[in-house]
Amino acid sequence: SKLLEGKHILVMGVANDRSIAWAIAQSLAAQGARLAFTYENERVEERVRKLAETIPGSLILPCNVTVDAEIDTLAEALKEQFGVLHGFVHSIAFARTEELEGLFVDTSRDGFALAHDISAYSLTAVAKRVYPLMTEGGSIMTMTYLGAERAMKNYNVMGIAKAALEASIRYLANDLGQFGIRVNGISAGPIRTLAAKGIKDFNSILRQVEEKAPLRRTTETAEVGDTAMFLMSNLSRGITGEVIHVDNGYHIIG
Ligand code: 0WD
Repeated sequence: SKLLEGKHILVMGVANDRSIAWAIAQSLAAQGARLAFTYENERVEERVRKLAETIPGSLILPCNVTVDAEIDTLAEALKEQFGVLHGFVHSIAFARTEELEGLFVDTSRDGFALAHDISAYSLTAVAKRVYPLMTEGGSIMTMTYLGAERAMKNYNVMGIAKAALEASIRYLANDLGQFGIRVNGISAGPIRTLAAKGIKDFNSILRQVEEKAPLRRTTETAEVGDTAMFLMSNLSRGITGEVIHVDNGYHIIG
């Protein structure tokens, strides 16, 4: 039998078929989960809709995470259409490209605020509105990167935002544990997606990983998808407040 049969899971952050969130959706759907996808605005609606429609029974709802009212509306729609929610996958981040090159010390006040709003606060903003729907317990997860732990070239303000995101995982896990809700993160190795296009010298980062990661290869989205499936499932019931590295071991090398 399937591991996520009867589970309702919200998936935020599908931009196209290379998105990590899309690979996660595939892994969740393969285990029988029913999914709700969100799209940021009308510009991407058609693309997300086309993808979502390949997974029968999926909901497709608008939500720009910088707007509280849109998150309120999302939570109301989920309550109406799903009743109970069991999972929330957060796979959203943004920083201006000019903040993703050169020196971190040059980061602007509004660039810092924007990166933190979309990449870190949005996890909490959505969690606070959807955890009341998780009346049977639940699992929340987000996507992070090694740049939260180390000062990495060009990652700059996004590294600071990911550090805030990882701390948010721990605080949310501590708050929501009493309701049987777990909160975790996946720290993925670099993957060529739309978001990665914004990062300077991404090719050389990928080359480094191929040469130095213990498993001598770069991360595939399906590897992240399967770990996400594990985190959404009962198999991970003893794990909360954790960040799991899905990076072919790259983070352990010196
Ligand atoms: O190497 C990588 N690609 C890694 C990505 C390594 C480790 C972690 N990650 C993280 C990213 O930081 C992000 O948190 O994984 C998450 C997903 O990123 P992705 O799959 O690499 O990138 P992408 O396919 O671009 O999805 C991110 C999406 C946005 O796409 P665009 O490119 O259109 O900004 O986040 C969404 C949007 O769909 N997003 C928003 N959604 C709602 N409201 C907003 C917003 N304001 N801003 C961005």
